[in-house]
Amino acid sequence: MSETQHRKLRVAVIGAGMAGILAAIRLKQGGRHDVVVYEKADRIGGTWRENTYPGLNCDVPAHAYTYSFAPNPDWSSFLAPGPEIQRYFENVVDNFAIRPLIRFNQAITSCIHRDGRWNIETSGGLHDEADIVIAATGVLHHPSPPAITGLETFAGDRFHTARWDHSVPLDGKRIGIIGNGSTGVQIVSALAGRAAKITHIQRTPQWIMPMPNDPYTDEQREAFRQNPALIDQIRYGEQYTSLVRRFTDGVSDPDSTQMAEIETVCRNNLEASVQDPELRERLRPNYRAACKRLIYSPDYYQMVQRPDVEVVVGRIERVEPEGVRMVDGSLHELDILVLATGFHANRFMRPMTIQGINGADLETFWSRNPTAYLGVAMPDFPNLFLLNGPTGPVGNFSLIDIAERQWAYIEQLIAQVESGKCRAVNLKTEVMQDYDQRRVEAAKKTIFGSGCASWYLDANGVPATWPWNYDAFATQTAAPKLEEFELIG
Ligand code: N01
Repeated sequence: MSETQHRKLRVAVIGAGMAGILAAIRLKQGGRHDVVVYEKADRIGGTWRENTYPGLNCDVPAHAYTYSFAPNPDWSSFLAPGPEIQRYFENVVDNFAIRPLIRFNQAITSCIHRDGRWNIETSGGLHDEADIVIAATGVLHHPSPPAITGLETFAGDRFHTARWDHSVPLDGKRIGIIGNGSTGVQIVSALAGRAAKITHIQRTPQWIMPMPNDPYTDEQREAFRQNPALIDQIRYGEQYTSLVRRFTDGVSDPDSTQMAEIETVCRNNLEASVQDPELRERLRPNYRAACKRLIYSPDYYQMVQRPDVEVVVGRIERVEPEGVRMVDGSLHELDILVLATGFHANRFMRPMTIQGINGADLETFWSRNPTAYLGVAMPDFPNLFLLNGPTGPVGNFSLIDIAERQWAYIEQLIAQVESGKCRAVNLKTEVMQDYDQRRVEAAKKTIFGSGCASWYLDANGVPATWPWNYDAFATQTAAPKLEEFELIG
């Protein structure tokens, strides 16, 4: 047996959100005990910790937005509310006993590859060395406040949706919401009827996919507990999986019948739901459905037809102490201004100094655009793997499923190092270049590149996303092709 056979590896995971928790559990289940998870905050949960806005909901069916190894019979409804998802992750962390692995309030500031190991520094002054690093930092965690003149002059309360100020009373107030992505739409639905008036300010109307959200009854939850196959019918059954397939087939081929079907459903939803022709036209997008991330809502169109909800479509001139002034001169007076203006989607694990081998530096490598092979690996960053990294699949389906597939792929690479065949696996530069070239060409042809602005687009206006369908991703992540990696001895 050579000295490196069955090496015991130290693994550092960055982030205790959905993907980091997954990695920690899988590492533990694989009998790897030298594992540490660095978390910048004082609690687990990632996006579900940071987003606490009223109406927060996951628009993926709850039973599909669960780990494969931790089904949850107790979901309260078909689409789970955010706080319930946060509780689910807290329970999973305790049930799988990984909390002791997590170092809270430790943002990693640098990760530098030296003498075959990753040297890690944290904001709390910790130093660590790891053989393997898993970057599970999430995508949408740097709020993007809008560049609107006079924002700071607003006399009322103002906050971004991911920094919700729960000390501010909402009932009976005049609330303005800027932005109509998934977040803004959910907030409007939640606050209509509580606020004295809701003003929903939209720069660009959105297509809305109808999505019923029925609560589960006690009897149904009991049935899920008694018979887990009922849960599997939802998450692995034909109805959900064929929806995901049809959706990703449609995204990758805008001329497909699948995309025509999505467009028809969205158009019919607008036509059938909004009675006033003038409001209907105001809400009608002038780009193709699913070009931006589709909004799924059971009731948005119903809510905007209430007398206490106003939809304002147009450009904002400036924010004034009293409210929002549009370019047409109208002033919308407000007590509270909510910025549902999204996130800087190109940050991933940055800001963080990451230096690999052969002079590789992440800032330089990503200076044009963030990229990673299959959303997982980058050349000259050996033994460093990403979960839900750039160019991975995004859309209206479960990112837990995507992360699990990526994890299975990564684990097979880790096994190479553990087996003693090599000390490190390093993606070959030419594999990355070939992937980037094919991916960009394909991405331009997806529905995301069909002519609208969205957080899916990179700085050059090219979708920064997985451009092929779900099955292509599942196939390519099933097993790493070892010839695509340099095995460093
Ligand atoms: O952000 P967004 P989000 N003046 O980037 C507008 C996930 N998510 O927080 O379209 C005026 O989608 C901008 O306008 P325009 C999901 O992946 C999931 O809503 O650029 N408006 C747009 O309307 C989602 O896609 C769930 O013209 C300005 C909005 O702000 C992602 O998070 C729930 C502006 C930003 O929309 C982000 O969603 C919620 C300005 N200066 C979120 N700047 C689930 O249920 C920006 N806007 C899983």
